[in-house]
Amino acid sequence: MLNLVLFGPPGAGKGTQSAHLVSHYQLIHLSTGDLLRSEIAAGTKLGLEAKHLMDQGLLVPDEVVIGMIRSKLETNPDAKGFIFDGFPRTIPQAEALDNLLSDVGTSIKAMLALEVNEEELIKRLLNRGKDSGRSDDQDVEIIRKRINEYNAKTAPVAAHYNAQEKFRSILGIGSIDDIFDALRKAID
Ligand code: B4P
Repeated sequence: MLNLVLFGPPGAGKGTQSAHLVSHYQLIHLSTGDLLRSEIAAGTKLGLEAKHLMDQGLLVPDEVVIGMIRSKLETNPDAKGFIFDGFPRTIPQAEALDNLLSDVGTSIKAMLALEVNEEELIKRLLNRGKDSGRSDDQDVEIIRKRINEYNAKTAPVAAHYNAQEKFRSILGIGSIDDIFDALRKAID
Protein backbone atom coordinates (compact mmCIF):
# COMPACT_ATOMS: atom_id res chain seq x y z
CA MET A 1 0.00 0.00 0.00
CA LEU A 2 1.14 3.53 -0.72
CA ASN A 3 0.40 5.54 2.43
CA LEU A 4 1.55 9.17 2.38
CA VAL A 5 1.37 11.98 4.90
CA LEU A 6 1.10 15.42 3.30
CA PHE A 7 2.46 17.85 5.86
CA GLY A 8 2.82 21.60 6.22
CA PRO A 9 1.42 24.69 7.92
CA PRO A 10 -2.12 26.00 7.27
CA GLY A 11 -2.32 27.19 3.67
CA ALA A 12 0.81 25.32 2.53
CA GLY A 13 -1.12 23.63 -0.29
CA LYS A 14 -1.95 20.29 1.33
CA GLY A 15 -5.56 20.20 0.13
CA THR A 16 -4.59 21.52 -3.32
CA GLN A 17 -1.81 18.97 -3.89
CA SER A 18 -3.81 16.10 -2.35
CA ALA A 19 -6.34 16.40 -5.17
CA HIS A 20 -3.56 15.88 -7.75
CA LEU A 21 -1.89 13.04 -5.82
CA VAL A 22 -5.20 11.22 -5.32
CA SER A 23 -5.99 11.16 -9.01
CA HIS A 24 -2.43 10.27 -10.08
CA TYR A 25 -1.86 7.43 -7.61
CA GLN A 26 -5.52 6.39 -7.05
CA LEU A 27 -5.32 6.87 -3.32
CA ILE A 28 -8.08 7.55 -0.84
CA HIS A 29 -7.93 11.13 0.44
CA LEU A 30 -8.39 11.50 4.18
CA SER A 31 -8.47 15.15 5.25
CA THR A 32 -9.35 15.66 8.89
CA GLY A 33 -10.18 19.31 8.09
CA ASP A 34 -12.72 18.19 5.43
CA LEU A 35 -14.14 15.51 7.75
CA LEU A 36 -14.62 18.10 10.50
CA ARG A 37 -16.24 20.58 8.09
CA SER A 38 -18.68 17.82 6.98
CA GLU A 39 -19.63 17.30 10.62
CA ILE A 40 -20.14 21.07 10.99
CA ALA A 41 -22.30 21.20 7.83
CA ALA A 42 -24.38 18.27 9.12
CA GLY A 43 -24.88 20.09 12.43
CA THR A 44 -23.73 17.13 14.57
CA LYS A 45 -22.69 17.52 18.22
CA LEU A 46 -19.09 16.71 17.24
CA GLY A 47 -19.29 19.37 14.49
CA LEU A 48 -20.58 22.04 16.86
CA GLU A 49 -17.79 21.34 19.35
CA ALA A 50 -15.16 21.30 16.59
CA LYS A 51 -16.40 24.57 15.06
CA HIS A 52 -15.99 26.35 18.38
CA LEU A 53 -12.29 25.35 18.48
CA MET A 54 -11.56 25.76 14.74
CA ASP A 55 -12.99 29.30 14.73
CA GLN A 56 -10.46 30.21 17.42
CA GLY A 57 -7.57 28.71 15.42
CA LEU A 58 -7.16 25.84 17.91
CA LEU A 59 -6.74 22.13 17.23
CA VAL A 60 -9.62 19.79 18.04
CA PRO A 61 -8.90 17.03 20.60
CA ASP A 62 -6.70 14.13 19.48
CA GLU A 63 -9.28 11.45 20.35
CA VAL A 64 -11.87 13.06 18.05
CA VAL A 65 -9.66 13.09 14.93
CA ILE A 66 -8.07 9.70 15.70
CA GLY A 67 -11.59 8.21 15.96
CA MET A 68 -12.55 9.71 12.58
CA ILE A 69 -9.42 8.30 10.89
CA ARG A 70 -9.88 4.87 12.52
CA SER A 71 -13.40 4.62 11.16
CA LYS A 72 -12.32 5.67 7.62
CA LEU A 73 -9.53 3.05 7.61
CA GLU A 74 -12.02 0.39 8.71
CA THR A 75 -14.49 1.28 5.95
CA ASN A 76 -11.83 1.12 3.17
CA PRO A 77 -10.08 -2.26 3.67
CA ASP A 78 -9.31 -2.70 -0.06
CA ALA A 79 -7.67 0.70 -0.63
CA LYS A 80 -4.47 0.90 -2.71
CA GLY A 81 -3.27 3.44 -0.19
CA PHE A 82 -4.21 6.61 1.65
CA ILE A 83 -3.13 10.20 1.57
CA PHE A 84 -3.35 11.73 5.02
CA ASP A 85 -3.93 15.49 4.63
CA GLY A 86 -3.77 17.57 7.81
CA PHE A 87 -3.28 14.45 9.94
CA PRO A 88 -1.32 13.68 12.10
CA ARG A 89 -1.06 17.15 13.65
CA THR A 90 0.34 16.12 17.06
CA ILE A 91 2.75 13.45 18.31
CA PRO A 92 -0.08 11.39 19.91
CA GLN A 93 -1.91 11.47 16.54
CA ALA A 94 1.29 10.25 14.78
CA GLU A 95 1.71 7.40 17.29
CA ALA A 96 -1.96 6.44 16.91
CA LEU A 97 -1.67 6.45 13.11
CA ASP A 98 1.44 4.24 13.17
CA ASN A 99 -0.42 1.78 15.43
CA LEU A 100 -3.61 1.77 13.34
CA LEU A 101 -1.62 1.03 10.17
CA SER A 102 0.55 -1.58 11.85
CA ASP A 103 -2.61 -3.39 13.03
CA VAL A 104 -3.53 -3.94 9.36
CA GLY A 105 0.03 -4.85 8.33
CA THR A 106 1.04 -1.61 6.64
CA SER A 107 2.83 1.67 7.43
CA ILE A 108 3.52 5.22 6.23
CA LYS A 109 5.80 5.24 3.20
CA ALA A 110 6.72 8.93 3.31
CA MET A 111 5.93 12.25 4.92
CA LEU A 112 6.06 15.01 2.30
CA ALA A 113 6.40 18.44 3.90
CA LEU A 114 5.45 21.57 1.95
CA GLU A 115 7.63 24.50 3.02
CA VAL A 116 6.03 27.97 2.70
CA ASN A 117 6.90 31.17 4.58
CA GLU A 118 4.44 32.83 6.96
CA GLU A 119 3.81 35.93 4.84
CA GLU A 120 2.74 33.78 1.85
CA LEU A 121 0.57 31.54 4.08
CA ILE A 122 -1.33 34.53 5.45
CA LYS A 123 -1.85 35.96 1.96
CA ARG A 124 -3.20 32.63 0.63
CA LEU A 125 -5.55 32.02 3.55
CA LEU A 126 -7.02 35.55 3.48
CA ASN A 127 -7.59 35.09 -0.27
CA ARG A 128 -9.27 31.73 0.27
CA GLY A 129 -11.38 33.33 3.01
CA LYS A 130 -12.78 35.84 0.50
CA ASP A 131 -13.73 33.12 -2.02
CA SER A 132 -14.86 30.33 0.29
CA GLY A 133 -16.24 32.26 3.25
CA ARG A 134 -14.43 29.78 5.55
CA SER A 135 -14.81 31.27 9.01
CA ASP A 136 -11.25 30.35 10.13
CA ASP A 137 -9.72 32.17 7.10
CA GLN A 138 -11.24 35.62 7.74
CA ASP A 139 -9.10 37.19 10.43
CA VAL A 140 -5.33 37.61 10.37
CA GLU A 141 -5.08 37.12 14.15
CA ILE A 142 -6.90 33.75 13.94
CA ILE A 143 -4.63 32.73 11.05
CA ARG A 144 -1.55 33.66 13.14
CA LYS A 145 -2.96 31.59 16.00
CA ARG A 146 -3.26 28.58 13.65
CA ILE A 147 0.35 29.08 12.54
CA ASN A 148 1.44 29.29 16.21
CA GLU A 149 -0.47 26.07 16.99
CA TYR A 150 1.30 24.47 14.02
CA ASN A 151 4.74 25.59 15.25
CA ALA A 152 4.07 24.45 18.83
CA LYS A 153 2.21 21.16 18.34
CA THR A 154 2.45 20.05 14.72
CA ALA A 155 6.00 20.90 13.58
CA PRO A 156 7.47 18.31 16.05
CA VAL A 157 5.65 15.56 14.11
CA ALA A 158 8.30 16.01 11.36
CA ALA A 159 10.98 14.70 13.75
CA HIS A 160 8.83 11.62 14.44
CA TYR A 161 8.95 10.62 10.75
CA ASN A 162 12.52 11.87 10.28
CA ALA A 163 13.58 9.35 12.94
CA GLN A 164 11.95 6.69 10.72
CA GLU A 165 13.83 8.13 7.67
CA LYS A 166 10.54 8.96 5.95
CA PHE A 167 10.65 12.78 6.00
CA ARG A 168 11.04 14.71 2.71
CA SER A 169 10.97 18.49 2.44
CA ILE A 170 9.47 20.08 -0.71
CA LEU A 171 9.39 23.79 -1.60
CA GLY A 172 5.69 24.77 -1.56
CA ILE A 173 6.11 28.08 -3.39
CA GLY A 174 5.75 28.24 -7.17
CA SER A 175 3.17 26.94 -9.62
CA ILE A 176 0.82 24.16 -8.49
CA ASP A 177 2.09 21.96 -11.37
CA ASP A 178 5.77 22.45 -10.49
CA ILE A 179 5.10 21.60 -6.83
CA PHE A 180 3.15 18.50 -7.92
CA ASP A 181 6.13 17.42 -10.09
CA ALA A 182 8.48 17.79 -7.11
CA LEU A 183 6.12 15.67 -4.96
CA ARG A 184 5.88 13.01 -7.66
CA LYS A 185 9.69 12.81 -7.95
CA ALA A 186 10.00 12.41 -4.19
CA ILE A 187 7.40 9.59 -4.17
CA ASP A 188 8.67 7.72 -7.25
P1 B4P B 1 -7.37 22.05 7.39
O1 B4P B 1 -8.64 21.83 6.70
O2 B4P B 1 -6.36 20.93 7.38
O3 B4P B 1 -6.85 23.34 6.68
P2 B4P B 1 -5.55 24.14 6.38
O4 B4P B 1 -4.36 23.57 7.09
O5 B4P B 1 -5.92 25.53 6.62
O6 B4P B 1 -5.40 24.07 4.82
P3 B4P B 1 -4.57 23.44 3.68
O7 B4P B 1 -3.09 23.46 3.96
O8 B4P B 1 -5.15 22.13 3.26
O9 B4P B 1 -4.95 24.50 2.58
P4 B4P B 1 -4.38 24.59 1.14
O10 B4P B 1 -2.95 24.84 1.41
O11 B4P B 1 -4.74 23.52 0.25
O12 B4P B 1 -7.58 22.45 8.94
C1 B4P B 1 -8.53 23.40 9.39
C2 B4P B 1 -8.71 23.31 10.91
O13 B4P B 1 -9.28 22.01 11.26
C3 B4P B 1 -7.45 23.37 11.77
O14 B4P B 1 -7.05 24.71 12.04
C4 B4P B 1 -7.91 22.62 13.06
O15 B4P B 1 -8.68 23.44 13.90
C5 B4P B 1 -8.81 21.53 12.53
N1 B4P B 1 -8.09 20.25 12.31
C6 B4P B 1 -7.92 19.65 11.09
N2 B4P B 1 -7.20 18.51 11.23
C7 B4P B 1 -6.92 18.39 12.57
C8 B4P B 1 -6.18 17.43 13.32
N3 B4P B 1 -5.59 16.38 12.75
N4 B4P B 1 -6.07 17.62 14.67
C9 B4P B 1 -6.64 18.65 15.26
N5 B4P B 1 -7.36 19.61 14.60
C10 B4P B 1 -7.49 19.49 13.25
O16 B4P B 1 -4.97 25.88 0.52
C11 B4P B 1 -4.74 27.19 0.97
C12 B4P B 1 -4.91 28.20 -0.16
O17 B4P B 1 -3.70 28.32 -0.89
C13 B4P B 1 -5.97 27.80 -1.19
O18 B4P B 1 -6.76 28.91 -1.47
C14 B4P B 1 -5.17 27.39 -2.40
O19 B4P B 1 -5.83 27.68 -3.61
C15 B4P B 1 -3.92 28.23 -2.26
N6 B4P B 1 -2.74 27.60 -2.85
C16 B4P B 1 -2.42 26.28 -2.78
N7 B4P B 1 -1.26 26.06 -3.45
C17 B4P B 1 -0.84 27.28 -3.93
C18 B4P B 1 0.30 27.72 -4.69
N8 B4P B 1 1.25 26.87 -5.11
N9 B4P B 1 0.42 29.04 -4.97
C19 B4P B 1 -0.54 29.91 -4.57
N10 B4P B 1 -1.65 29.56 -3.85
C20 B4P B 1 -1.79 28.27 -3.54
